[in-house]
Amino acid sequence: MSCLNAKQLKDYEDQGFVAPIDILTAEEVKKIKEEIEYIEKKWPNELVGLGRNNVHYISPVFDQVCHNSKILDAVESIIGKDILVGGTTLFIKDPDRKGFVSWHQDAKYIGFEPYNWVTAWLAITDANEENGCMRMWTGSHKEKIKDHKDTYDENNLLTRGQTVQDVPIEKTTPNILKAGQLSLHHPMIVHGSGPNKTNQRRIGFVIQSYIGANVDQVLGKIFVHQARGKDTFKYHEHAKRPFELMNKNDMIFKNKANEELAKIFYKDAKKIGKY
Ligand SMILES: O=C(O)CCC(=O)C(=O)O
Repeated sequence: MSCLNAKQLKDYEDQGFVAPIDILTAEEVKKIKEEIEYIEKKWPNELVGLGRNNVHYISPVFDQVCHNSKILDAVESIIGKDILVGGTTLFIKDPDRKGFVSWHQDAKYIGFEPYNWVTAWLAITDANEENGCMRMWTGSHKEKIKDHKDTYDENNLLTRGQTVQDVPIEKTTPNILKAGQLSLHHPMIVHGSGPNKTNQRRIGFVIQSYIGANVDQVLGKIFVHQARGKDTFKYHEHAKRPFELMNKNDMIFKNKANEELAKIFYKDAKKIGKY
């Protein structure tokens, strides 16, 4: 099954991303937002810092998003039918905070090779220019991996504040999404996002990334879930799927997976940031 049409596939090929793709109903998005708010209220330390990663290991609601058939149909159009969930991240920008994401290419530090993978950004709230949606440097995925400067800026939501310098703003496009819509972006596209200047939260749940079964992790260890097809390559350890929210063993597992992830993100870094 493959659901992106010819125009959407061409957009992905030419621009390095495709958006918007309608995925969730208002009711479904509301349930996810409530899940975040419930976790934050009951376990205030769970989704902060490194803990914003891999919430799909401790929440069946997020686990089900990763296995959503509409998302997988779109992803299959790009990476083929053998699909693994390689990790997830919540990118939350609270109102009137300075948090931003510097210009970067996901492929630079993520360690997935070959590049048969795609990052899926699901809007849990609307994402627009006022609240700091992503901006994509259209066509930059056709160039090489660029130099990134590690800035460790305290307001940068990336691990080490990795930044591509001298991005031509006139070649960038805002990736505007309504809550429930998805964008898919290429491993090599340069992208970033500005601060949230509104009085509402901006939330993106990012499957980072969906990887083809032929994709290895060359910088460290990850755990995967089989989302579709078969894992004939068996590069990665398969994780259990959660059956209840915040099961004790799942929480321990999430922490272990995130410690492994931090080793990947901070490989050869001069210092450790807060994520
Ligand atoms: O949520 C954001 O503003 C940035 C997310 C991002 O860089 C990514 O999903 O690759």
